[in-house]
Amino acid sequence: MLVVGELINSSRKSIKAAIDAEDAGAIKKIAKDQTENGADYIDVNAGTYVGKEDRYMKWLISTVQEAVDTPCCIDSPDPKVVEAALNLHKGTPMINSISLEKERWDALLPVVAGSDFKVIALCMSDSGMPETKDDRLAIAGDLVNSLVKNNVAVENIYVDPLVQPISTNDSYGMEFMNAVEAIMAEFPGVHTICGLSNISYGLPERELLNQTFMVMAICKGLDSAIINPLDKRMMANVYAAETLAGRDEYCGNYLAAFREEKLAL
Ligand code: THG
Repeated sequence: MLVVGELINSSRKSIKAAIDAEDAGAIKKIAKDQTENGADYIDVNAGTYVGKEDRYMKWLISTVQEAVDTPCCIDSPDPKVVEAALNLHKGTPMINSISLEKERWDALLPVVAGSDFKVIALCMSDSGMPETKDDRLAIAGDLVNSLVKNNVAVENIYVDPLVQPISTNDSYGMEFMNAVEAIMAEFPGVHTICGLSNISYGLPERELLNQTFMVMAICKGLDSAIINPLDKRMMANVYAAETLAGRDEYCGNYLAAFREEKLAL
């Protein structure tokens, strides 16, 4: 599982407070904690700062990069913000995200075409959010085929079928699951990713829902996720579920995690 740490997001109260106080130390600590607990990428999102997103995104990226070598996952719907972040990021970040929305597609395609970036391909189009598995699969097909045609390596494409809160529609969990399964079957070599914590918005005991949803999704083939790596049971579940799904030869990762004391809570 490729783990993207979700915690540096201005929609979280503690992050908003750190940004407003220009408290670089607080941001650096969260970057380090996520890295030490298994994050492969650090998601960086300043989306709540309308009109100032550009400035805060750049501050967050340079602050994170002063603290850790873990690359960032540049999380913005605005292609201008993504480009500004890319220009200052050292190493190879992940782009979060391109979609089929025309403005976003047209602006980001030249950036990702022929590049080595890992690219999240979010299943959204100008006709709005997908509802069903088939909606998701149709958008995913257009995204994957067009990206491959533009020389994006299939291994660098992370399709995000879009997780929506289960509290808003009781079909959203399984429509997502079935989309993961169909995308992994139909486009060999692509990855699937999601903002997993979206599933539990509006409900109590969110960690329980997130942890359970992760196990269900791994069973369908999900191989990367934007999650809270400081949630120990979440990370233990990832090891256990990947092993049980047959994606851990000779149980090697499971046994290594045990020796590193990552399984006992
Ligand atoms: N797909 C892609 N990127 C994404 C998302 C996605 N990026 C953003 C988001 N969705 C994934 N990241 C988060 C980060 C935090 C939370 C949910 C998803 C979250 N936070 C609590 C809250 O807002 O209630 C924390 C509250 C707090 O600590 O203050 O739920 O879907 N490609």
